[in-house]
Amino acid sequence: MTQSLRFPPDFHWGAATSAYQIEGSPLADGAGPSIWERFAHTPGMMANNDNGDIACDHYRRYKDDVQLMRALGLQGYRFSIAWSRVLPEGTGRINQKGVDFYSRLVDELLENGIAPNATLFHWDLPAALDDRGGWLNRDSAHWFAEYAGVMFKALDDRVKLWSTLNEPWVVTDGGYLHGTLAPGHRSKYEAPIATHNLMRASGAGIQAYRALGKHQIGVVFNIEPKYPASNSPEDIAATKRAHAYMNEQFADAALLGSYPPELKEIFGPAWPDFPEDDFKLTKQPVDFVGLNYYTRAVVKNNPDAYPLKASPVRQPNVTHTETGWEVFEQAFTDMLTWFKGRYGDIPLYVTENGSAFYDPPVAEGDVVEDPLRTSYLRKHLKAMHHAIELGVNLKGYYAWSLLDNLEWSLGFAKRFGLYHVDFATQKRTPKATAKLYAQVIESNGAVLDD
Ligand code: GBH
Repeated sequence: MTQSLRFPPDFHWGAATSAYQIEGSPLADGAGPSIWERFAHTPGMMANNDNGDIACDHYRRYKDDVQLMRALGLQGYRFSIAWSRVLPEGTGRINQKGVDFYSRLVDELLENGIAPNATLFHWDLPAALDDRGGWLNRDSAHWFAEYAGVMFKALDDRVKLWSTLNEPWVVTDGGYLHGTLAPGHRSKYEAPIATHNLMRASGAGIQAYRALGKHQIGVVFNIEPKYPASNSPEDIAATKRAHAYMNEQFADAALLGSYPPELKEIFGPAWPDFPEDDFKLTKQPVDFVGLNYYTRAVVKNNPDAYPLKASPVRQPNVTHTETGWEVFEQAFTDMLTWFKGRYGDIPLYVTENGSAFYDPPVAEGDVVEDPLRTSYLRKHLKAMHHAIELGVNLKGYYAWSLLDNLEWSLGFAKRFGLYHVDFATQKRTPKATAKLYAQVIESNGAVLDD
């Protein structure tokens, strides 16, 4: 079968990063500490004792990094803003130097023909707000709206795509339920409250945008399709729980104004009855939704697994990435069609997709050969094209990530970059995947034809 893999003419091609993962200089120019700054300096929390003190030194090298984007032919760049650079105490006093950094970045992008796409919160809550209860405090929705308003006033004249939160699921699951990510709490009583306040905050940010902004705002979710390990009723029920917990918990609050009933089953008495009025705030109309896709999960019933009573089953004889995630591109198509089916025909962006694989050492002036990552990209772009053929209203794609960076508590060893970064010298080297991606952008997908 010959089939053209051209994407729609106005399809938007980009790459993504996040502040704490690439910027370094977390306390420069009057910034306050974030919960990630604290967590990364807490002994035992980070692989290899890595931290974001330097990371990719992007805070100082952003102009060079924009040239790397330009070499790829990127049309868009998705970055996040560190809240505690802008408001060192989280609320109140504005640190103009922090605002100025993002303003300079936006200008540099525009001068190079790259559209900025700003995410307001990619997990790095100001530490001062954590001291006031963080996402467990109902005031967090107001704190977030205040911060969002500062950024809308500063950048909406130039930034046309905004997101409130990146992957609130990760914050609740890693930060409040299992304690593997900042702020490191482990409580099934806290997790539902964090979820709810995150989604109230997202809604309050969107409300602020309607008053102050002129372009588009949405929210970004991580979706991981769940498939049952067998046809047993127990495995099928476990799969439904896992799916509701990861894929519906946040999107339902934002787009349906409710939570899926499975959450009560999972959390029991720890799942509170939230005030009905709150859902007016969580369900603010969005202009688009951003979806991040990496992998799927095959799920079995497991009474010992806290609190889901469900566990993933590792599949034999298939490729797994260095983070242990199965390469399974069909689920990318399934995710996009499922999302449209459940939530309606909302314009979508793929705001992250990528893979960590081992990279060979870089020889001088070379390209890093990364065939497994290249294969992952090809397969996933084809699966995404298939979803468009099936009628999904997909506007664009952002590769994760522009650069190898700090993979949170897994440290620098897990490399997702289109560009290899030598963290000792900060030298960037393109990987073969970067070369393929540049050709994809140039040909709008035609180069993917077999
Ligand atoms: C994203 O999160 C983040 O937005 C980004 O900052 C990060 O660097 C990037 O992805 C790469 O990790 O262990 O098989 O059960 C990723 C969200 C949620 C994807 C959990 C993998 C677990 C799969 N992740 N999921 S498994």
